[in-house]
Amino acid sequence: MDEDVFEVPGRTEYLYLVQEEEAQEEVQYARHRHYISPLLVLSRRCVLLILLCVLALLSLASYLAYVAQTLPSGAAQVTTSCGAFRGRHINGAYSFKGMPYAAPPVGPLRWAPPAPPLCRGGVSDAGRFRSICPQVRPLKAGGKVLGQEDCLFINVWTPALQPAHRLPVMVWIHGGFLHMLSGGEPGYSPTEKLAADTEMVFVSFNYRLNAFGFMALNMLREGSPSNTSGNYGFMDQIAALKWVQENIHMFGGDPEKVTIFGQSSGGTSVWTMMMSPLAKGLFRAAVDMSGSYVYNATLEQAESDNLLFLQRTGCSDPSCLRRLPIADVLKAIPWQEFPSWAADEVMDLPLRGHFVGPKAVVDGYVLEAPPFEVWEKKKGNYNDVPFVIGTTEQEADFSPRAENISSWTWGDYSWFVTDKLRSFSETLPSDALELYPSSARCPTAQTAARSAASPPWCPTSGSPAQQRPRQEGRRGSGQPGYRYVV
Ligand SMILES: *[C@@H]1O[C@H](CO)[C@@H](O)[C@H](O)[C@H]1NC(C)=O
Ligand SMILES: *[C@@H]1O[C@H](CO)[C@@H](O)[C@H](O)[C@H]1NC(C)=O
Ligand SMILES: CC(=O)N[C@H]1CO[C@H](CO)[C@@H](O)[C@@H]1O
Repeated sequence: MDEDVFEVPGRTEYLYLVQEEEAQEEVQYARHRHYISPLLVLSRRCVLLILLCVLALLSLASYLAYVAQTLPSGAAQVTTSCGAFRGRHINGAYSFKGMPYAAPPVGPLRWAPPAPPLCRGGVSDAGRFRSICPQVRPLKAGGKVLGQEDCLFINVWTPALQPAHRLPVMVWIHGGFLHMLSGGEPGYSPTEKLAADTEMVFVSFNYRLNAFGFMALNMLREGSPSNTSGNYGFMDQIAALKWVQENIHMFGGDPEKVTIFGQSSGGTSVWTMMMSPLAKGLFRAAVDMSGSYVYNATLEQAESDNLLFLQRTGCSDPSCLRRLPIADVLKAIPWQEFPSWAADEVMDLPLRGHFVGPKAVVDGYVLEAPPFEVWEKKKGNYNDVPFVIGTTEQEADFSPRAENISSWTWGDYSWFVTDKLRSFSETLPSDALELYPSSARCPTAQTAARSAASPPWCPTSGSPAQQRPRQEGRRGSGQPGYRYVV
């Protein structure tokens, strides 16, 4: 009663209530008839509003349930071994993007082999690429930090969804020095149109990169499958290929007709998949575009070289390493000290010994021996499948360090090639100059040094025979001086 009394608006009514307080029925009656408080009015409105909201939500829910059953035009649904996904149909093919093929490699799973994905009930949207793996762009210590560790996603483009189609499957392994990029780069990934035009199923995926994907350290061996460390990015690639074997038939693909193809470090990855006993039987053909098979670092060597990374993190145990923020891990990479961690030598002609280092390692698990040795000497348990090897025009460019290359003469070019390549052998420079001669085709009337390395550039006039190395007056050390050579 106290509350009721308190709510009574007017003084007279209060008196009335007090006076009649023994006649309870009368009080109740009077209160209901005369003394409805503004708060009570408000709650009636509220009740009405809530009712309306509930009704609206109910109708939305039934609409969504209807939509889920009858997919809107342009959508498609596939049930994989780990959940159902809703994709899109555009430009003549279906696409399913951002499906997890492994558990997020976070916390204790950082620097551990990929674990099975966490499967979700219901239908997940697969209409967009998900996070790229942690990386810096541009590729140097001061580059911008991008990406998330929860990045192990796979994408499928297919012209047909019926398992009976049994279409050939092309699995794309992206490049980026094992340091950067993703399976969803615009202009560097499959598209719906490609799948429609070729009548084939295309797959791309993200794999762990840089220190996250390739850090070999003795202390990270603990709990590893075969007392190894490093090569986690390659293990991700193998996990993605296993996902393809398990699921691609649901996307109209034939798991027995899988070809892997990759460019640059994607080609290097193709070499690894060819030579890895862990990838055996997961594909029937392979295409390497500008990959490298020269990575000879032993696990012990890499682990020892990478102590510099450990030192920079300030950590002394694995759990500290696994707690480091992404940016701190990327910052601790020995960008300058080991050129194979950085990309310094990628934009230049290589020097002997500079491009073999502790990124991909011969760990005795993913790789039993250096790739070429496995192949040439038939050492180990490699994937003996048809293999196409090619080189991509303009795979690397002389930039930005040699940005003045447009003013080079053929003499400059010949000096540069000789200077760089003679560290390998006395005959290599002349072999190289013969392979990339001044008569190389050129889109303009002029013929110049850059055309051999980077065809669209043909800036210097004059015929090669008349050119002289610009030796005088630059650096005065008997060598031609070039402003780009630091
Ligand atoms: C793992 O390898 C290291 C270095 O070769 C060795 O000292 C250690 O005993 C090995 N551990 C196991 C469990 O085999
Ligand atoms: C690295 O591997 C390549 C190819 O297998 C081989 O020719 C080369 O001699 C090796 N280099 C070192 C330093 O082991
Ligand atoms: C001749 C020429 O192109 N020189 C350029 C070389 O590169 C430097 C650094 O970018 C430029 O400042 C010069 O103009």
